[in-house]
Amino acid sequence: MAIPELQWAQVNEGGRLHFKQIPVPKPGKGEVLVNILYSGVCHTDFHALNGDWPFPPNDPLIGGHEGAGVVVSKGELTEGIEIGDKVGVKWINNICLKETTYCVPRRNSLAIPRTGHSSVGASSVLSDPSLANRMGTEYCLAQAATVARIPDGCNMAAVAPILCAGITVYKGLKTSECKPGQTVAIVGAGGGLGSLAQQYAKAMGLRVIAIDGGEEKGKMSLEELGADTYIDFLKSKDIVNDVKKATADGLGPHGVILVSTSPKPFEQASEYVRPNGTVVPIGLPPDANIKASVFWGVLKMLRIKCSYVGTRRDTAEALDFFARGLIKAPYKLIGLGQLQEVYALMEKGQVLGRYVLDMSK
Ligand code: 8ID
Ligand code: ZN
Repeated sequence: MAIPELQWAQVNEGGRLHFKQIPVPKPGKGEVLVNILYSGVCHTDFHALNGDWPFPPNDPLIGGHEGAGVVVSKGELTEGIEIGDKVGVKWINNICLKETTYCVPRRNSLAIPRTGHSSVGASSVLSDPSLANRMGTEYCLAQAATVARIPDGCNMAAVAPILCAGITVYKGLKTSECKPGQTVAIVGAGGGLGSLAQQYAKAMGLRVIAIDGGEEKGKMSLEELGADTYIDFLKSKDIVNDVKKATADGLGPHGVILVSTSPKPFEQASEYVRPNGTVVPIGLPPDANIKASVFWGVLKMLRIKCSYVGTRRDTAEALDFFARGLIKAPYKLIGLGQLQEVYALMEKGQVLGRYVLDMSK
């Protein structure tokens, strides 16, 4: 299939989404051009649009960092990756290859001060579906060395959310050092990261306390995702006590995975985690702080270990769990025309599982 010169994209400019035509980039040294088939909608893209973090995001900026697609052309120095290979384009899309997760400089889908940048068309590109139909396809550049290799036989739509949400929660669960049979609390359990975290936790042999708001999320957690307990933060009068009571000995969970987009849980988790337990902050709510009592923290020998996406090895491992059929989290396919609707649900904390953009729609 011929690669067009121009493509339509939805670009964040001045805190709003705009449809505009941008050039289809040409791969340089070490880069491949990926035809994105599906792209998951992560709350991170919504934070970026809102300018939620302590620095201004790149402007213009193109969202999307859970892209699953096919390599359609490649630059020099890309041995080992061929046209037609199925790959995933991730949040960290360009690394120096000396460090693992946090390398400087690197290019991800956002402007992180001093450590990276993205250029229009260089991160995952989400285009207007009606225009995408005319264009027929969708393209973005990726560093050949950092693309994820999607194993044969994977459903390309279902695998897209693994490329950020899946990798991140898998790495977070490893960081918690919870052992099979132990209990992990997942806070924000009904959202994109949370629903995948429940599935990875079950696959790793952990007991799961799912915490989120509303009956639908409870039903999904208990009936579809295998949670042992669901705690509705909208109904609970004493979250700390309810979480502790959800463990057989009342001492609380061994690990807490914080993937909520509101700050409160980041102030509570140290109170209900078990002595010697580990709190793993992952979510990035604006103006949030992690809180812990020094006295009780010391006596409990509390561990707080923040976690940020994952390495290439974490990626391969997280995809392997998926390829073995162990991870089945709910997702809904939509066209890019509905992106704003997804953001509206995110704003209200009402996303159930993950929304995935179907680029052919
Ligand atoms: O590498 C990283 N650290 C990383 C990677 C990817 C994403 C961090 N993130 C961050 C995102 O930027 C975002 O801040 O993780 C967070 C979760 O992303 P998401 O899963 O894509 O968001 P979502 O689908 O909107 O889910 C958020 C859930 O939090 C619940 C909501 O109901 C929703 O289900 N929630 C809220 I808001 N307040 C809660 C509370 N008090 C809560 N759940 C429990 N208790
Ligand atoms: Zn993400």
